[in-house]
Amino acid sequence: LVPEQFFVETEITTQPDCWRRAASLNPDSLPARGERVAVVGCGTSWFVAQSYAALRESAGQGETDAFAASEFPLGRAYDRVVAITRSGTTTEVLDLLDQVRGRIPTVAVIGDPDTPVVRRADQLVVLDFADERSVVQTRFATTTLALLRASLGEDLGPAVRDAERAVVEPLPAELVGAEQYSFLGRGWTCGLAQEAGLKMREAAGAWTESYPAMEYRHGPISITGPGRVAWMFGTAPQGLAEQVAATGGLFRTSDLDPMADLITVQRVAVAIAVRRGLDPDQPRHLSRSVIL
Ligand code: F1P
Repeated sequence: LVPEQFFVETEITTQPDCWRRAASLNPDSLPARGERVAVVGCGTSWFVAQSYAALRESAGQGETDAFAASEFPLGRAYDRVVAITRSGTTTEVLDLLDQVRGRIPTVAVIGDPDTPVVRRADQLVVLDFADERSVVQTRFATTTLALLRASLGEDLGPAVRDAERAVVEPLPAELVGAEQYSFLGRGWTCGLAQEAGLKMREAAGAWTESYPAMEYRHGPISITGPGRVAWMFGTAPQGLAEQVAATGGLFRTSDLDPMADLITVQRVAVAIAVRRGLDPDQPRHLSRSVIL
């Protein structure tokens, strides 16, 4: 066995255990059915917010909007704000919690219980077992989403089993060697597609874009072709695979739970980073704590 060299490698492979643990937590501080909810975060945490918002709304649990913390519409009435932040230090999230204090009840999902967010949120869900050493988020993001999926009544068992496969399955060479990646989603997997693109940009310095799958047909498909990958999370719209294949581009879909398929992207990003001589734990110009 080759010993793991980077923090992110261990953080990737421990995801199945973290998801199982998160799914068993069932905290009562998460939104109740019928509440009008805003979910906020920055970077990765914003993309997790997008996935949760789509899932909660389609589960019939209530109107749910996701915002980058910097873009929250302060004039709107919500029953609760859910803030996601691994570091607990992100300026936009802290500012927002200050701005809504006393007006909208807040709950923060956090990785590190010893950070400024603790004093600013009304309630906390601490996922310290999923916190990370790498600047690049992998397991904190997916564990947060596992927690949130379980809170909507979903059985995470099948996703955990798929994750166990995704952490060990050999990576197809054509996925690691591509020159460009477009990640596509529908509904809750749009957030996963955004997160996949960010992972490749952060860890591997790779050229990526992300779109709702149906939007990809409205222009972005023009850049596909040999050596380029269109990577679909979840079920592909009718005919899209054939349309991409006709250009010589690679259309990737998987039978895995889409969140498990995100693990494959994380692993591809690390593999590309290593191939390029980059440190996947430490992207250029980025730190674990983005403070303005
Ligand atoms: C948000 C974030 C991450 C990014 C990097 C820096 O962090 O922008 O999305 O990958 O780790 O911080 P947080 O608010 O969840 O700590």
